[in-house]
Amino acid sequence: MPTTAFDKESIKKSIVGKIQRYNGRTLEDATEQQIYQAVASTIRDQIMQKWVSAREADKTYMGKRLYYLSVEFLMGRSLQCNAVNLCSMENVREALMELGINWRHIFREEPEPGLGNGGLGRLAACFLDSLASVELPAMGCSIRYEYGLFRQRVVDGQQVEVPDNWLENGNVWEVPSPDDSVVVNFGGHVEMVEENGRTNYKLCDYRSVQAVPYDMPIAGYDCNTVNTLRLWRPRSVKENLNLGAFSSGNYEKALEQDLSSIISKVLYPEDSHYEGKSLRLTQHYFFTSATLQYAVKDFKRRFGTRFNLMPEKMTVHINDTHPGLAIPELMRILMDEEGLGWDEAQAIVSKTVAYTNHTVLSEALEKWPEQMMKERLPRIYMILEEMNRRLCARLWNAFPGDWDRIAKMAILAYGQVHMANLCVAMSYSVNGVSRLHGEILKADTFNDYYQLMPEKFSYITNGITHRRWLMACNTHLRDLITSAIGDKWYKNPEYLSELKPFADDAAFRAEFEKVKRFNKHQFNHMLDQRQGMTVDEDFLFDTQCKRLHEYKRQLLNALHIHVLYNRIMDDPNYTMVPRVFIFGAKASPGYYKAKLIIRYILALSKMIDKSPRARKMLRVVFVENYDVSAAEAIMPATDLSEQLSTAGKEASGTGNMKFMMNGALTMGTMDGANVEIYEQVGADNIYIFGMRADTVAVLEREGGYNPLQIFENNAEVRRALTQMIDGTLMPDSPTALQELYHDMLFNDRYFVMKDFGSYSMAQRRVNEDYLDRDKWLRMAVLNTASSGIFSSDRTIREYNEKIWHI
Ligand code: 26W
Repeated sequence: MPTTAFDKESIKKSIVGKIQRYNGRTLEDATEQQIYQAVASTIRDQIMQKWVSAREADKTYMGKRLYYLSVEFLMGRSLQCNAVNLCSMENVREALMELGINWRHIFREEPEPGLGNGGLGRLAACFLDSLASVELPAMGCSIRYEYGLFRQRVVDGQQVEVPDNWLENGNVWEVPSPDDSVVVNFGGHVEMVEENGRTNYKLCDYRSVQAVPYDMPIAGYDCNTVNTLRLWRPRSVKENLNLGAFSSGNYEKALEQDLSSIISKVLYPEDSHYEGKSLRLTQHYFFTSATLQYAVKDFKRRFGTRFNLMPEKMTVHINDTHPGLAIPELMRILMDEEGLGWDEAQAIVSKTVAYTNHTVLSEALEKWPEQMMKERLPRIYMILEEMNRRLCARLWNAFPGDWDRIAKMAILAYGQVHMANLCVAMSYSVNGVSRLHGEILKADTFNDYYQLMPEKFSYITNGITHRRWLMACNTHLRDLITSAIGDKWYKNPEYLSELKPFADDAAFRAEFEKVKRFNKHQFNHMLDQRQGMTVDEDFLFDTQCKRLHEYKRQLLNALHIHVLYNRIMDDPNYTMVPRVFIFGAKASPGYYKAKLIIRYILALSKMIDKSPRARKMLRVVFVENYDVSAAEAIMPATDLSEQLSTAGKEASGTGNMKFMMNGALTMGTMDGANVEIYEQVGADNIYIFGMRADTVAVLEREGGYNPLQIFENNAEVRRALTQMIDGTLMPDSPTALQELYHDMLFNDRYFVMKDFGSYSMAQRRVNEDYLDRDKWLRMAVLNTASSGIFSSDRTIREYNEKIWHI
């Protein structure tokens, strides 16, 4: 244990003292929020000690630094994970216990910073934890959104969005660093000026916004590294305020110009669907420019103007294309501010920026109208134009006369800026997030580029931090594992494999089952707290939790539940292992079909609850406002993890890994990281169903298939679909799901009907296996034991070996 771990007595003293000093109260009179603040700032004090020394050491550090740019960091609560990483969790728990306080209640007071939508944002958060824990010098960079992702409520069987004011009670973990503020410019026009025989480009009539960093410490596990998550906050630059309008009393006009007040208002709730909104472009440039200005400043502090050293001394990693303007922005800084020529600047930039792709869905690939780019960021647009001109000349040499291909690969084409092309062409590394995804990038999405520059392409399978997703959220399983194999897996999660022999140990399996039971009980606490209901802890917990998207096929799960319901209702002798189907999913507010699927799930839940007989075997629970905190209660309680994406569409998935690590079996397609989970656990310990990615690709090329045939041949499916629209399911609004019905029959883009039979068969096997307790628990233990490779520590080490070389 590191020497800085606070002992129990000093933790107690600190908490009581802080409540007295900050709130003028005794512990007995303090609210839970006040106690939370006191506990959190006690842990923060401990981190600060390390942060100071880490920053001190940084000053003389001459090695490479990583800047990880992401428009989302879905951090979840910090208190428990910080306490775990400082090896203080046990002391905090005991200290609170001796003060007569339940730590779980206090930790729940922390608002969750929901600064992300889903997988991409959560991955960034896991990466920060692992970067610090494997002791790599890295800074995460993003935007300090005032409102995180919307909070989801269910009203009248439908999703309703409510703003998430996460900063209401302040944020214990953030520290402003005004000294590192920079200015970011928007709009205006570019003037060319000849100076000393060189053409210089000057931006005129622009609007400025100041970017002020708010830093959050990221403490590594059981080590002295403390990295930083830097969230940029916009502030108005004084000259910006229209003083004339202001003093003549026209306040609205005076404020009209104030970009700064809106830039960081909200996180866009789109996930896997792109819209060319100008405010989004402004957000992306705001934090990207601020980060690069800071990075160059820091580089110059360390190495002066020896810019040719840059690729050796820093990597700018862009989490998808959203921070892709890092490329022209670094060009701009090097040329316009530092006086480098184009060739020199481009040589540096193209060895400094690395890019990860997170989706192959065409509707999610970022494209900006050229006109918008020109108006908002005129100098950046100019640089893109020149970059495009040179790129196209090069492409012409490689593919002479092949205009179609060149247009497909260009940065600017058909009036749009193609961010993925920019990132692929100009980064030194392009990686996918699972093996299958990496192959699809090479064979399909970026095949033209792959032919030209194959050496750039790689894949690195995603991972999750086993500290949050096992050690912190499933303390009973953690302790059980440790009692069997010791605690060396805390630092080296690959040692989890030593658990494999225990799958054959009946006593261990019995303990494993007890832990699952306990976690189901904890889940019920959470559910009761959040929505005033509980479920039967004897049921099999079958979970699908992830953003709602057609390609993830929550609809397949729902349709299957619908069929099960009919089997129960039609046959008085029908029995099955009692199951609760748990869903958690936010739909993007403008994604109409996703919202319809939520309505379908909620309607099924209601219909089933009305039948006393069905309820004995079947429940559907929709966990409202699925977020990181909900996931921390859901993953440990789950028996079966639903990973149903149409093969080829899910880049990796990371929820699949969290479930597996917590001893759930996977029901999944051969997609994303499911393929690698299958390889780790072996065919006997996973339920694989459905078409493979290559078959899907063939069907897509042929223009689909005919779902009507399935409708005609499968009576169970036909009956369920018919009930969807004939008032059986939704007596009050029988036509509400019309479009879902129609799509399934005439436009089944994600092959729900096509895979239904295979899915339904695999579910039958689950039913049989779950009854054989020894068999099931053996499989469950093997899943946990095989999950070590999915720790993001392994992922980060791989990034460092293959891409960053820090
Ligand atoms: C511009 C709108 C937009 C916003 C976010 C388009 C696309 C995105 C993300 C790339 C979507 C996303 O979160 N992708 C997920 O990334 C995870 C981490 O790599 C993968 O595990 C998931 O499979 C992938 O869907």
